[in-house]
Amino acid sequence: MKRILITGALGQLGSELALALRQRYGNDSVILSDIREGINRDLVEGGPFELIDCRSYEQVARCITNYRIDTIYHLAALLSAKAEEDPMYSWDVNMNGLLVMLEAARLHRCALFVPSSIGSFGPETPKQYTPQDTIQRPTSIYGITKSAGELLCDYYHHRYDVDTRGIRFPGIISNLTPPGGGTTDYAVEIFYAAVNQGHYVCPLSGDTFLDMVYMPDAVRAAVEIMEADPSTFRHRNAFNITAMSFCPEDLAAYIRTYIPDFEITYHIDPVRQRIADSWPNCLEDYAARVEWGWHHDYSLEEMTYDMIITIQERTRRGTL
Ligand code: AKB
Repeated sequence: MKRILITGALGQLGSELALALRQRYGNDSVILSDIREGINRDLVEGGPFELIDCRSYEQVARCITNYRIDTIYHLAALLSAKAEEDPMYSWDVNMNGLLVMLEAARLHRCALFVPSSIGSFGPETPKQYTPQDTIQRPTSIYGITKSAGELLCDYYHHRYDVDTRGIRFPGIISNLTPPGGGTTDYAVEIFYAAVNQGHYVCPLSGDTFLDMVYMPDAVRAAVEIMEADPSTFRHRNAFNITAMSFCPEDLAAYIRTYIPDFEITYHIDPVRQRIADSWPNCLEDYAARVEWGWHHDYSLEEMTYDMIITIQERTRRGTL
């Protein structure tokens, strides 16, 4: 029987991945953990939940032993804009947390999923159709932890045969748990603002292109890469994936198909803008498609429609 531990399980990706994994493997087989209990009682009470600081080897090892964990999704990390507020703390959480999980995976023979990001690239990276293997040299502290993390995960695989696997996620668009502190957060906030206020003040300039993926595709990717037969892998840490690339102006135009009076204005956040300008405009994700069958189901049109009707429906029901 599979036994899975998720760190950062109450975050944007964790909370939806947790639901998908519980549905697939059973509630008792998926152990959620986070540094605090948060507000989502359904998640915390729907199956095993542990308060864990991922930087504590003792806490992590105790949980792995108690629940006989064989697979870890290590999602606990600070996102790009938030990380700039306190680079040393961000390094501590993102790198020392990762090192603890790698050691725990090595000593307890667990498979380990670690998300990387388009943030692992930098201004010298080719911006259009960014290849899987290319120059990285990120300039944000988040990106530095992500590219160092990719190397460390590959190191543990080659040196100790730990089954590490990872994905370079673009911005993830979702409507269950809001993201916190990312550069791509605007692409989630804009939908809530469009439905509820008809107006959004965007922190990135209208022509800033970034890759994005809709949450159902992101969750499926995280499940499928861990279930894939690794004999077809040429890469491990981490695979480019993408589903769409757009700028705020494009997204606003798509939203206007459903909310014609929607208005977008701009108040640039220099921290987020600098980060976004250092990231690719659009990735090439051929390796993920060939090596483990990645594909996306949601295009920009389909995602926009689904976000708007879901948020409208939840606003009507008062469950937002
Ligand atoms: C962020 O904006 O920091 C994240 C990411 C792309 O890694 N959403």
